Amino acid sequence: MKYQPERIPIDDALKRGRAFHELMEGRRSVRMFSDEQVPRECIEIAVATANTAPSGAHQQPWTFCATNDPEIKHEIRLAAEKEERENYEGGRLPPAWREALAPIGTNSDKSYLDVVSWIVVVFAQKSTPMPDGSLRKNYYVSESVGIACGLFIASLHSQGLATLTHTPNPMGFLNEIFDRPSTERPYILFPIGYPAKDCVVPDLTRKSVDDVLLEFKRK
Ligand code: IYR
Repeated sequence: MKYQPERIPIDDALKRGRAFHELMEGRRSVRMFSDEQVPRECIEIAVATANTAPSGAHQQPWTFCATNDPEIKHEIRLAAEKEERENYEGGRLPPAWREALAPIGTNSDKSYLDVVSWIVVVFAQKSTPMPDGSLRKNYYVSESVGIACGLFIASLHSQGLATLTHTPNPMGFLNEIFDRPSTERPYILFPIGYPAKDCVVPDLTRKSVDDVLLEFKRK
C-alpha cells in the first residue's frame, strides 16, 4: 500500500524536533507519587502509542496488564519487596551493582506501589498461541518490546504523568498475579501517577550528544 507521510519544511521540522527533545529532556524517573487518580483513558492512550512500535515480523509481541485495584497493587508491592529484600539485604545484588545504584539511592522499600494510581506490567511474548492451537515463535522480542516501552514512557510523559522502569527481579510472581502463560516474560513494571507535590529525584546529568553521537566519513 502507498505511504506518503507529510513532508515538513526543514525549519518546521527542526522546530518540532527541538520541541519534542525539550519535552523529553524534562522526563525523569520518579519514585515519589501522589495518590491522585489517573483516568483510564490516559493509560489507554499510552498503550495505543506503545502499540505503534515497530516489531520483528510485525508480531507485536507485547501484552500490557494494567491495574488500579488497591488489593492487586498491594499484592504486587508485597511480592516486589520480598524479592528486593533478597536483592539489597540478602546479598543477591553483587557489590559492583550496589555501588552503581548508590547515587540513585534505591532500596527495598517499594511503598510507591501502594500509592500510585496505576501499575502497568509489560509482558514480552517469547511465543504466541495461535487460534489453531499452534505456538508461533516470535523474533527480536526484546528489541520490539523495548521500543514499545520507550514509546509508552514518552506518551505518559507527554500527558504530564510520571513513571519508573521498575524491574523487581526475579519477576515470575507477576505471571501469577496477572494470570499470564509461561510463554510470556514480565519485562518492565511501570508504576504510573502524578508526581508527589514534594517529589525529588536524584541530581543526575545526561551525557552530551557529542558523547553519544559519533559521525563517520570515508573522506
Ligand atoms: N530492581 C531493583 C534494583 C535496581 C536496579 C537498577 I539497574 C536500577 O537502575 C534501579 C534499581 C530496584 O528497583 O530497586
